[in-house]
Amino acid sequence: MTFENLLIDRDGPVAVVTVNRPKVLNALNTQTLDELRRAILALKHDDSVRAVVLTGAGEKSFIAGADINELAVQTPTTGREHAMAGQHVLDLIEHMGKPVIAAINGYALGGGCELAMACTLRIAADTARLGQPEITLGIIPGYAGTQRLARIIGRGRALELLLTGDQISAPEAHRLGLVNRVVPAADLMRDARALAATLAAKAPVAVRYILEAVHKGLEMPFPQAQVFEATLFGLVASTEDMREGTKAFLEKRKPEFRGK
Ligand code: CO8
Repeated sequence: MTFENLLIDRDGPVAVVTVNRPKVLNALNTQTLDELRRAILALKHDDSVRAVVLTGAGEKSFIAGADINELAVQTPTTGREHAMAGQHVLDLIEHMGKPVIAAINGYALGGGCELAMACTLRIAADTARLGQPEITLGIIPGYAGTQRLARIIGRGRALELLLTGDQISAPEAHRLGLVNRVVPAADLMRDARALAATLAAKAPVAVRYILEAVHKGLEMPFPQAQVFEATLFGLVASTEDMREGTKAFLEKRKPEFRGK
């Protein structure tokens, strides 16, 4: 896989994807979004990859949003196409079936905050700043930020961030539940890689079904979501990893999961 605006690094079962446009604070232009789409699909289908860390190049920014040079010249039809293409890439991340950890190393604004919200977990450097500043540009989020933000932090808090366009600090984002952890900036990548390695050691099929049960189940009426969970529970009972996990517990040893 070769990309102009992404760096991909492998650390055993963990892949680290870095958006690499530091001169524009890693803003997402059409090409970068398409490279992300191709990278996510390739990592999804690579069985040796069990978890992904997503971050931005440099020390200042995770992703400072969609590229405003492109937004400034958009038309109604290209704007719609662009929004749908971005939503598709973020959906691929959310539904890739493997944990994706956003390592938020600085500004996560607009499309950058939306991208982080499509990830499974978010770890922020204590220096990070998050927000949805679209309103200050006279636009609204277009990568499903209005939807994911309200679902993650609740309607009232989401509306405040969306309508003010204010940037918030990492500790404030943690207080709101927008990020899972805040760590010193110097420790961010080490901690994100360590968390990814921990998740990569879990039983892959069970991981995939937990992700599916939560993401798809939340969109269903509760009784249907319970049946969906029970069905996935039944399916996971067919795996060698279930036998290994339960046997290892009874034999008082660590399980070795093989993804089967
Ligand atoms: N797009 C393009 N270029 C950018 C962006 C961006 N989003 N953010 C920063 N840059 C560029 C700057 O223009 C500047 O370029 P240059 O050196 O050529 O002048 C360079 O990056 C460095 O930025 P600053 O000099 O501004 O750095 P500061 O430290 O002064 O400020 C900020 C940092 C606060 C992050 C500031 O750069 C900023 O406010 N950036 C814009 C943030 C923003 O509004 N993001 C939201 C964009 S809208 C969006 O994401 C909508 C997504 C959905 C789209 C749906 C499809 C149409």
